[in-house]
Amino acid sequence: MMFDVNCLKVYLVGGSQDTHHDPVELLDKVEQALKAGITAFQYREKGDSSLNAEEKLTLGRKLQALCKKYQVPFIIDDDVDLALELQADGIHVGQSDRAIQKVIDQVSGKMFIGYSCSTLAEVEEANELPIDYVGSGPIFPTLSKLDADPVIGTDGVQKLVLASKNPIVAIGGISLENISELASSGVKGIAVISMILQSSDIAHTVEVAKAVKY
Ligand code: TZP
Ligand code: MG
Repeated sequence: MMFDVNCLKVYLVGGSQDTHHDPVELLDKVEQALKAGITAFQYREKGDSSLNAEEKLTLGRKLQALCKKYQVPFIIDDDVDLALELQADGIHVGQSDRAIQKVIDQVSGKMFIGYSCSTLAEVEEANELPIDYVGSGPIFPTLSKLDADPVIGTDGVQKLVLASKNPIVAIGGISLENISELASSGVKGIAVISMILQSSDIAHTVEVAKAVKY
């Protein structure tokens, strides 16, 4: 699937660590979110008790099949080998994951590339790279990423938008309470873990997120 900027609108990120280490719960919630109209899904398996390579491959295949069913891009966080093996639609790379240039060399022409940037210098570096979108944040404090960069706020992300040649998706601590603060910020959408995976009404949550005008 080619990169389409509209896929950044309501972008769900998650792994088994976000659903009590229960892959079945993750699959169920991702399908609810797909049914409700999320525009992209990133499989991000992280942390001490995350799955091993074989388990990731098995769960990755199932998540990818769901994304195919709903024709939504399936993106892998960080793990280039897994992304290549699954022939994912995209790969997302953080500043500290591995050298971005190496990832570009490995996946070039095979899938689209997202890159995390939280400072002006990082956005300017990204401007010179053949990547497809930038993930910027954390916008608000988050409990979902222990090693998250300092919070940049909505003003911070607006500054990054002005400096970026690439479309930006906002991430970090976004909830139904604060999502409207990102309207008119220039971002192309929001990427979330807990807003959707901890929602008691995923269909409603996705509907509200989809109604925000950026
Ligand atoms: N990268 C920056 S913040 C974050 C990631 C993966 C976590 C986002 O999770 P939540 O629950 O939407 O704050
Ligand atoms: Mg990462």
